[in-house]
Amino acid sequence: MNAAVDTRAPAPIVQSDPFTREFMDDPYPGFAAMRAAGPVLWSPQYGCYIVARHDDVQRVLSEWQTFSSAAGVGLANFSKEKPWRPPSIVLEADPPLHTRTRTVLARTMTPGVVKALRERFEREAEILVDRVLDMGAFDGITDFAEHYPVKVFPDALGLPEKGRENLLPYGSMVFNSFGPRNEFTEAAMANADSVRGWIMANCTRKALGKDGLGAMIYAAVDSGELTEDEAGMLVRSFLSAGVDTTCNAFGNLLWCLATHPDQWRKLREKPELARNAFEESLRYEGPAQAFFRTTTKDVEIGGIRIAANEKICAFMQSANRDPQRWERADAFDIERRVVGHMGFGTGIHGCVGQPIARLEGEAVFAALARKAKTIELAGEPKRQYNNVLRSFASLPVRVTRA
Ligand code: OVV
Repeated sequence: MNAAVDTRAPAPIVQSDPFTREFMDDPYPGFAAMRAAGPVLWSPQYGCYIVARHDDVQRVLSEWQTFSSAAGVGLANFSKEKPWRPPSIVLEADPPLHTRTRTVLARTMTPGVVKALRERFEREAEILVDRVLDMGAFDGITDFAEHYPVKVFPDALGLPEKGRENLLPYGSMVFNSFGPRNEFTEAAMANADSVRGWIMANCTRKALGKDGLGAMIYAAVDSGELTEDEAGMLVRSFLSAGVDTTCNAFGNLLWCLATHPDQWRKLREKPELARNAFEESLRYEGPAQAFFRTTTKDVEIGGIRIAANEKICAFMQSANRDPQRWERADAFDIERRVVGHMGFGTGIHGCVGQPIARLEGEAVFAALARKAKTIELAGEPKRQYNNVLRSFASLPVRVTRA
């Protein structure tokens, strides 16, 4: 596209391609350049707008009437392109549908439910931490980060053990699909049919245990709030959003601690900081980089006009490092007052599973803080490339017991 005749030219053109390995290896200079260039940028390459400043990201994610989710929250505009799977009835939906489905999901995440899960989650955290302490040297991703969320959350849902190896490949498909079609989506779609087949088969009432969170969703069918098919779709949302994200968050926090000895020392001295350390890692090195919205009408952001039915990418991880919002934005500080980070998103679509994510993070990293003395990198970390998730493929770590 020729920028000189582009009617959208008032928005500065984005100078980098955020969906490449080079960008993902160190996205922060790219995010800083986006924030400096203007409140809204235009990507001729992808045909979408981008917001990267904290206040604009917050606004786009909050004003759901103007910035709709119903045409998809990735780059693809469902009013022009057929989605790769039936759209999520909570993520890729606006009120009133979203209100009805979200209400049912939120009921499975109440303080009472979290309290009932805590003991089991803490027990599994001890097992995980003891195992890596016995190993001494281990891979922070395959031996640690990928173990726990794949165990405790599916257990809580009532999902059968067999076939859980499909969960992370499915997460990779879902999250890569929010970005453009590129080498990452291509790779993620290998085995798509068998992975998707297992997921759908295990979202049914009959696949799920009688007293888990899955059964709670099906109870909403019996009370007339959902159809049987809708309940299956909401279980699919749990399996889409609830596993890969937490695994990546664990890997990222482990990396933060291994590379910030002063913060590790603070956490060891006060294991009760684990909850805030997890929260700060979601700001400093959050797994979820971006979601898109679609404009429902002509709108202005920072004086720049955007027409209806345009895609806008809200870079949450850039908002999390915006120096206009955060003091020492690029410092990892586990005692920071971290409310307002965009790691869980915000607004009506803000992460519904955050109470359980926090329970997992607190349980594992408090156990690590109590039981480990030292933690350090034992080799070069390798990045996992995904269009919208930030994480490592491999993280060699060495630990000693306290
Ligand atoms: C937040 C999120 C991410 C991915 C998938 C879904 C939700 C879903 O509802 O399927």
